[in-house]
Amino acid sequence: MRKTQVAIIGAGPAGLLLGQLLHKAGIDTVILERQTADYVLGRIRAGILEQVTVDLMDEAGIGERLHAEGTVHHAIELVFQGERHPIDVAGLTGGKVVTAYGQTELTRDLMAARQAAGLPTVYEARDVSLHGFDGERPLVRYLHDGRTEELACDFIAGCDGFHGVSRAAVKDHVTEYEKVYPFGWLGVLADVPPVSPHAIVYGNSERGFSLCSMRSLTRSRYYVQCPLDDKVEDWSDQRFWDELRRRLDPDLAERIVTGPSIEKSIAPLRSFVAEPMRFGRLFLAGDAAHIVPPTGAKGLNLAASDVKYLSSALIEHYREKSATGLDHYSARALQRVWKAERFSWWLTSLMHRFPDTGAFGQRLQDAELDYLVHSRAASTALAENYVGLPL
Ligand code: RFL
Ligand code: PHB
Repeated sequence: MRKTQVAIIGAGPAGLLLGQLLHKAGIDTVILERQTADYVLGRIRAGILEQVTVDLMDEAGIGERLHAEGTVHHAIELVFQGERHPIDVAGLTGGKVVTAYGQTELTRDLMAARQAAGLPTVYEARDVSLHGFDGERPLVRYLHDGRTEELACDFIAGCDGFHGVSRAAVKDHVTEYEKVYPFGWLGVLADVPPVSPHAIVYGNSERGFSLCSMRSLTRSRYYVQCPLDDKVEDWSDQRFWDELRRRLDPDLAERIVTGPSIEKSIAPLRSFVAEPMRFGRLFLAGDAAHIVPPTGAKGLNLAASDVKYLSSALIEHYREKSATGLDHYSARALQRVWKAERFSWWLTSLMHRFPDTGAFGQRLQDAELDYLVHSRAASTALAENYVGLPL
């Protein structure tokens, strides 16, 4: 039977980053991933990293490409009623910034580092099941190349995302909190220069939400709010670009450079938290334990902060034979998670058009937007959450 110290389920950013930080501390891991590496890299998701996440990549020893190719953003912009309102995020937070660097690239860097260090990742591990984590000897069983394999370990890290097996294995013991939003995001990736290379633009118009983001100076990522039952096939590239333009101010609309999409997908929006995040020797981290709507750009960053808490706790366990960090993991992580849940829910509510808002609700949203951009206190609250609350 194969053995390791920490069995990590899932080779997304949470699992890979955890593996790298533990490796730096001399702790053995095996990662079991259901998909192929190419499949994982093909998922276009997050793009904005908090400093906490950038620092963790540095700590893991793989920040080099991120610093060379990522774009530092000192500001964001809000567009409403046809006008642009810059928010000087760095100025309001004593110099804090966010970095635009795609989740795909971050994942690629983590995969390359893991491979270079010769650390084991089993791709296409099927039927993963978790056993004995309520006792001293956890075991993970899985199917690979047609054979059933067993992996004995000290701990299991469930980093297998929202639809994984880890949370499902403890479903009778978790309390779930959930909010589903009545719309989705249609996202387009295109090899065109971003309309706003120095600030992510969040738009609220009568036609709905829009977002102008980027992956590099030659690759843009744009989103528009759409009905949940829309299909990607309903959206030709032309329809998408026309709709995006109609939701922005005239200046940005005119300056958008369009081109063929290289990826187009619709994502539903959800807020979700599972409590607690520890079950004996099983720990949940990242999307396996919580989901935020993407409006605040917090999902990947929360996965990174969970991993920071969990790796520190495991290192403390192995180095100092202390259970303190492990015992506090769930409460510490959840404290940060709920603050990001609150922020993501708030920014989603502020920037989208909801079907049941009514005239009164709309006036309140208009008033809040106006207050936000004219009050230093309100802008500061937005800015300090956007750059990420301290660990
Ligand atoms: P992942 O990335 O879902 O990885 C989980 C991995 O586990 C594997 N897996 C299994 N492996 C073995 N056995 C099983 N039974 C398994 N079941 C699943 C999966 O194949 C997968 O490889 O979770 P992780 O690592 O927790 O990372 C979380 C982030 O991916 C996620 O929070 C972000 O992408 C959210 N997000 C954003 N976050 C940000 O911080 N900033 C952003 O700008 C941002 N934008 C976004 C986003 C998410 C989006 N979508 C599509 C949900 C924009 C969008 C549109
Ligand atoms: C992205 O670049 O994909 C992105 C940026 C900001 C968000 C969400 C997604 O709030």
